[in-house]
Amino acid sequence: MSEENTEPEINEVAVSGDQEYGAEQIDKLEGLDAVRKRPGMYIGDPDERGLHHCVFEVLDNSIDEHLAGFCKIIEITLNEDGSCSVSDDGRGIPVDMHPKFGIPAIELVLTSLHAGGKFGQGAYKYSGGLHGVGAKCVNALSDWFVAEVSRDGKLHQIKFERGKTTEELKVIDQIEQGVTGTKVTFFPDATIFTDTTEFKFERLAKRLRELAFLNPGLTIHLSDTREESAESETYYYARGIEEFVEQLGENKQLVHEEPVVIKGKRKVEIDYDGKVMEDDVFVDVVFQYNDSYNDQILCFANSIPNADGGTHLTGFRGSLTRSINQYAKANKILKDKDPALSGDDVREGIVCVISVKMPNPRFSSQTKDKLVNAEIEGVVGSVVYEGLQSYFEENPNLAKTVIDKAVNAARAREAARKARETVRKSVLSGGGLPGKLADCSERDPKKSEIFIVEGDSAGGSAKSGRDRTTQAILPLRGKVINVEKARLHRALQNKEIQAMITAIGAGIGEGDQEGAFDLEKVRYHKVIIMTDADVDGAHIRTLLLTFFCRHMPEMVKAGYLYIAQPPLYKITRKKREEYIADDAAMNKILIELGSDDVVLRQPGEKSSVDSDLLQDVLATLAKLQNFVRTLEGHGGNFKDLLSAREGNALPTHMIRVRTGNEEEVKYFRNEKEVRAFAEENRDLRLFGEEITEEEDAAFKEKYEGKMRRAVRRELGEAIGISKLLERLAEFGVKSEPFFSDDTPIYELVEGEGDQEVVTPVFSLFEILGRVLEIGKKGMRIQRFKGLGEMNAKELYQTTMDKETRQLLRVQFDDENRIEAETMFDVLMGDVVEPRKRFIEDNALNVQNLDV
Ligand code: 0RA
Repeated sequence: MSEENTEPEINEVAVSGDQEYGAEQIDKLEGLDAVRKRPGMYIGDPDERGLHHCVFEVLDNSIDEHLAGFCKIIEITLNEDGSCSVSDDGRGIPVDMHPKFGIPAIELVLTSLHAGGKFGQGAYKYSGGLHGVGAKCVNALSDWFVAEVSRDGKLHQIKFERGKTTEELKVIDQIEQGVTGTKVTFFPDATIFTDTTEFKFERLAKRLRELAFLNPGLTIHLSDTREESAESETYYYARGIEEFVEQLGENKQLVHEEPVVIKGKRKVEIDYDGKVMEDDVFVDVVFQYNDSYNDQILCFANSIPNADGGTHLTGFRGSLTRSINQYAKANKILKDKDPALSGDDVREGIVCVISVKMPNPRFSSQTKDKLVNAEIEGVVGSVVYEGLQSYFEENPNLAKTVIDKAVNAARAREAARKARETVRKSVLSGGGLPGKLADCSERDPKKSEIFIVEGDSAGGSAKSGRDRTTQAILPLRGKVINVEKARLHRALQNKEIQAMITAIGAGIGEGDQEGAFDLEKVRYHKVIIMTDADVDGAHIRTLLLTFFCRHMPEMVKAGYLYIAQPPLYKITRKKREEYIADDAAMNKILIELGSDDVVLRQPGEKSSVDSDLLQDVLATLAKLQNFVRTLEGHGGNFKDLLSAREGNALPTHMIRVRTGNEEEVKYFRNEKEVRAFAEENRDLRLFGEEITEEEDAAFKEKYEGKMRRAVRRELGEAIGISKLLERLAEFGVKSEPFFSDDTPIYELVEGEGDQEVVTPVFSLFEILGRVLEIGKKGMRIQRFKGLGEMNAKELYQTTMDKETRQLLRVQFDDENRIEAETMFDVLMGDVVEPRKRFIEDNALNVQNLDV
């Protein structure tokens, strides 16, 4: 980590309590050229992250306006022309003339680096941004930038290009008195953001949702109006981080129902560059325990995530341990002679969000990963200690549950320590390398790689095909233990895990005791997981990913972990061999080949569909077919789904109701409709409804005692289907001719003249199927069920050869931390239903972790 507070010199001198906007606060002016010269100083690297950071900088001003109590709704729009708008219903940036500089306040505020007065102080001291320089920087880094302010019954507008005013402030419309707000629209400068200027919905959505959790009562609306991707989301959380914790725990087995909520504030003395002032610090902490063995604690200071924690985290941890020990001793749950519970013990299975709002936060680096204000440790510590003591007094059952859990954790930890001793003695230090390992001769870790291969036969092929100097092979024989459901000491007894730890050679476990994991000692800088392309292979891969992410996170973060990508097919055509990665690639080839040999036309017509268009349509249909298969795997029916749609919107929810032997499927357009249906059919207990005996009797009578059961499901695939239908419509293919029961919708023509064969088709998918068949003519297709089916040479050429292979690097960093956690929960946890859905929906791919 870098040294303390290396923030660029942009912290303005803040004058607490003063909410007036005055000349005295603007002492020097500086243009925005500095920002264009060194954008990195202000927004970090001008890559995709930096691009999105611009949106957040502009947004911060609106959030400040919310924190000041004047703004309830913020809208972020990705516009069709590629620009982004952020609008709020706050007071509007002041538009009056600045007395000293003779230009409108808004222009000053958006163009001169050190002007700003208002931002970063007064009501704004709890903001997370660059103290108001954010919007100016974005202005400087934008091809164009427009600010519109609604105030005093008028709509004002001012325009800039690359930070320079191009159209002075003017009134462009009269509006209703009392309507106020600010709207900023900007188009990022492609000469600065050379990687990309395309905003990603998901990237924004993730942070906006987080901001909505951290700012309860604020509505954040995100909409994407760009052609390919129209979608929108609204975030609003009345209970703030309490709902955040509930969502984080959604796929876990909870050990108590209600999250523990602790709030408080303390006065502290804040040093504003020599001027000491008393100010409030607000502390919000919510936590809830689940039955897993990991902890997940997310920390925020002024809504900024601090991945490496800092003084707020230290304060919380200390107090949690102290309060639990204190309560346990005082209530004789722990005897005096018992050893105290450790921090690790009391944190086992906790999900927690800590949010502090404070003036003048300081961070250890520009990425703000760690909060360093020393006074915060005591503040959080005291709020949490006090809050917890009274919470425990009022909820003795909860206290007992939490303490029993920690006592169990302490026992297991002691067992793990002993197990580690023995394991370390036998395998980790003395035993040398595992017998199954075929090591490489290279000793430089940077040049060495290890393939962790599922199964002996594949291991055999890999061993004989490999490049012995740089490629080591470790075949795994037995099942890898699921570390998500076992504590470390159990995992360490697993032979396969022992073999991996030994081969990698860098130890295991946290801390600095002997044998703990040490990144420096890793023997290969590429650790490559190579498993079969089937569901079992995917399962083993997930188990391995889980193990590495949980127990060697440093190695994963260092970027050493990879996934090999063996091909799924081999095709042979006229002596030419080709390996095909997956079904999508296979379809692409078959469509290309097949559509060359056919002509599609409307029945009875001469003119045919253009062959390029046909290819596009078929490629879209192939994607659509995947969604339809998922849908039908869930018991849905594409035809019914289509007929239940309104306009272009497909139903997004489905309920299958079984009454006796009969099944009925119902479709709904939103959650509200589902709830209404659930209310009318309370006997189905769709939301766990409690029903009275009379109700039960009434239902029994109505359905003649037949068993009634129902499953409800959210149709994620409906969104994909809608989009693809839209694309088909652009190609001129309406969804009406998808199916026809009696008259053919198209004709497929193969061959010419006398040889012509005309086949009538009744559904679009039939065309796809037919073309795929034609594409396969004269081709031999071999589908590899496992790595073992490839011979050594094939395996090497397709999957291991450094020149031609394609590896996926596993990314496990702070940006995708929450998703990765959720994926572990879903795939490896105990809650069955979400796992089934996840596996079905994703066919077990590792999208969330891949690059
Ligand atoms: C300074 C003073 C006032 C409002 C704002 C700035 C303000 C800035 C932004 C930026 C985005 N949205 C914003 N909303 C408000 C208050 C002026 C007054 O007293 O009315």
